[in-house]
Amino acid sequence: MKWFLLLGAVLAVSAVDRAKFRRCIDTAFCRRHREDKSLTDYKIVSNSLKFNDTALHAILKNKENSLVLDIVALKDSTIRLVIDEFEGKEARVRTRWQPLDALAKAEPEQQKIKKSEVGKEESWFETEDGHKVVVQHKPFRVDLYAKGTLVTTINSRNWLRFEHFRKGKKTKDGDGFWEEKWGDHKDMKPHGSSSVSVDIALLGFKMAYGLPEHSETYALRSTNNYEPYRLYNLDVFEYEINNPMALYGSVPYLAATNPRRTLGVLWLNPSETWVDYDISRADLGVVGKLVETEDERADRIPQINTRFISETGLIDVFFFLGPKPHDLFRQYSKLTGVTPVPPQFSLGYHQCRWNYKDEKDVREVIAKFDENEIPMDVIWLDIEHTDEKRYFTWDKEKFPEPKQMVEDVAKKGRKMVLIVDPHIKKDKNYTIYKEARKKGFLVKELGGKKTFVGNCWPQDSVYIDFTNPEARKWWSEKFALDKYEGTTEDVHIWNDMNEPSVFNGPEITMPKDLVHYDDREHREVHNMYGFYQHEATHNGLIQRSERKLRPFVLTRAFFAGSQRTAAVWTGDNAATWEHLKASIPMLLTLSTAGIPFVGADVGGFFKDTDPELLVRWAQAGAFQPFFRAHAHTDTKRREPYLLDENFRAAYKKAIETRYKFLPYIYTIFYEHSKNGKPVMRPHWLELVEDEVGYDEDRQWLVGNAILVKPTLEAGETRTSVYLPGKREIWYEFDTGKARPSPGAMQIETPIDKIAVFQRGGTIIPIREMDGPRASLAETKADPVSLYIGLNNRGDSANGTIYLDDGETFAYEKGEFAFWGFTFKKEHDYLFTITSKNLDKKGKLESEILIDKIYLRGVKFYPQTAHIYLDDFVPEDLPFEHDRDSQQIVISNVGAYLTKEWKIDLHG
Ligand code: NBV
Repeated sequence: MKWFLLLGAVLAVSAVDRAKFRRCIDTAFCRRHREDKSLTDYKIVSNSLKFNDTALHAILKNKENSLVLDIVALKDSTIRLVIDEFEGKEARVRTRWQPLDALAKAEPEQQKIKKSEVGKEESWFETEDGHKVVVQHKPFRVDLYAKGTLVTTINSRNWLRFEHFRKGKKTKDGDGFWEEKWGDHKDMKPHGSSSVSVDIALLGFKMAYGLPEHSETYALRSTNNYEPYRLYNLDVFEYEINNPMALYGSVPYLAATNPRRTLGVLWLNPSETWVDYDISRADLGVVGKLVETEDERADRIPQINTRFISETGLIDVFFFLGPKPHDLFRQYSKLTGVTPVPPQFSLGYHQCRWNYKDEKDVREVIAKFDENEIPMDVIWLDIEHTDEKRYFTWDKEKFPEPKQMVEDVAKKGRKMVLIVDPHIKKDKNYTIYKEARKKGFLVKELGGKKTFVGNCWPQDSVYIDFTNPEARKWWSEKFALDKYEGTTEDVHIWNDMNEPSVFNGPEITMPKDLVHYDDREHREVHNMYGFYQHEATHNGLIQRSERKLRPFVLTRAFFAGSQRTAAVWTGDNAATWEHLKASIPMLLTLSTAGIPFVGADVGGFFKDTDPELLVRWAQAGAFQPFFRAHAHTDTKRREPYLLDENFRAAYKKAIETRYKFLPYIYTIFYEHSKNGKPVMRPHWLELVEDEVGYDEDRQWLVGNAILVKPTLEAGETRTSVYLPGKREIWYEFDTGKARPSPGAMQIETPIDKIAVFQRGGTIIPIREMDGPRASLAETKADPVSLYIGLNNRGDSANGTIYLDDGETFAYEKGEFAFWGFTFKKEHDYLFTITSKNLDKKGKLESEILIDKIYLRGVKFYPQTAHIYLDDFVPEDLPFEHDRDSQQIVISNVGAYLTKEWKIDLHG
């Protein structure tokens, strides 16, 4: 009896059907590479090594193979290493596909080589920015020195493997070379297996992060005696947490840090990839002697060993040398791009459900939000709004007047998001199907002639070939307002199921031998299928307003570079406390891998939630970049107004808190677009000196100034928080109470409270809302208050604010304002607060006034406060000083945010 109960409980939490998904051992190329530890002994062919202005070029050879090596010096401390098949005398069977669309610029900017030397045993070059690349000839190995320190070594285990495309079967070709079975599916490989792998070691590091998407700890774990991290975009029904199984998206990028330096590695390959990872010591590897110094023996130097194994494609690896965390984020985002400033509404609260049934339902939900005075910016429609899952259409019985509905929703500044999936109903009367078929824009079966038909929501479905640039153009045009019926500029788009999900396909996705544009096999492009869809959607939304309005697109599948055109959410989580916890490392990992606009379904998608969990999740979501509540169709309705009074009030307060913090959050998004730093930050990005916080994944920073620790246990009303940094001061946001770091503490968190701290030395803008606001549009004229948390000496603090119209691209033409605020000790009896225009290209003059200024950590005793506005005549300012708690509140400041002013506090 007991046994049954236990089994039932296990099944209830882990409902994923693991048998559907391959493990490394079930995957011929992964199994082969992982199990074969033999040395491949590649060497540089003598006299083949040459330099040009910016790169090294050489031929590699071992007993079976010849390869081409290029190592390119890129601007901003970035090195690229490419290994391809050697052309030789015979023409190649096939070229390898390059995912250059993932990059912000197909040709990243190169930098000059300063010095180089071709030697007998090794050759080397040094870049203008002081980094050195040493190539050992035999066996082939590459060592990268960041300003004199060896930080990474490539192929030091001598495991480089590269399978050539080939024409005819050879008897010794191993198992799975030409075809491979998985369940009822047979994967044909007409050109043979073409997998690649290489080992990359990171010297001096014991912690690294990245490689989304997995529901895993933030710091990567050793995969020894376990599965490698798998990168293969998949629709995993009821995914499990703490598992390296592949999920919806992939970014083959990891970042490592230690207190002195950071290092990033991007493996630019969108085919199925497995990554082995383990932590060891430098003395156990072959370069131990090279990293050892007089002060530090090799057995004291940590080393991370990785091995990247991909099914096909090139070895194309980028190394970002930092050294500081901020440098690393800039370098990576220079290569793969940033998220442009999103439309402001998209940073508000989103209410979603599978499904809001009909127009009446939508109107009622909105009315209830209004009645309960709960702000909400966006209401979403899932697949049921369509005419039998024909995207771009409406179920006319349930939504007879969609345009009118959208216009009504928009009356208080709200928007709608509609779902548009990539599978297309096979129906000869459906325009999208007809056109796509006629134009040859559909993915084909092996052989390239017959259109592939898979099963998805509409039953028989075909799939748009988004890798075809013409198909993407055509798709983009479908969002034109005169084409997409019932939409207006207030409609934005959600791309789901774009891994792509194919219900009857191997592992619920496309067979790998399907054929795409330019005769590419699906296996070559798989992890970029969703990327291309959301990019085309994004372009469509931009075009429909003739590049006037900023679009919002949400995607489930993603790849490196997805941040340029979409926000990402973590798919179908569940309404459990464990999933709430798991969302934090998942979002931190995405943020680390260059995708900042991320969120998880608030409340949990599968299963009924309970009110406490829902409220705690909303509190966490309020401080995460993308804030959307969503629920499965089988769950009970759970809109916040349905909750009992205390939970309703707490949920409402969480949303209001988000709206208050919006000016700060918006500013961080803007700063991200300039420097690549994410909105949701791991501790090490800001406080790299504090190693204790390196693997922290229960709390995070919002920008550089705010620390958030949600309550993550049922029934908990005291929450423990780790205050990171060495000798920082943190101010509890609600009370202004100061706490020193490093240290752990407990804070009272009744149901309506989340632990939020402001870091000493920062200033943040917070919106004052003196009454209910339906949406962000209604907060536009609201004044802002400045929260100043003084540093531990009590003598300085800085902060910024970014403003623009929140919806158009006018900011690109100077319609923005980016201002800084500084608190400074001038001398023992005079402290000042000043504002300054930080970017003179910004010409926006805002009507927004500063209401109050809150000072925390005040160690002086001011007698008077004066403000100097335009006319330089000082005016008295009223203020209150609480000496015990070291706080001052200055009220009625009355200065414009975008005008220069100065406040004197005299002692
Ligand atoms: O379109 C229905 C759902 C959607 O609500 C969810 O957010 C997606 O992740 N969709 C998946 C398909 C079905 C999931 C069981």
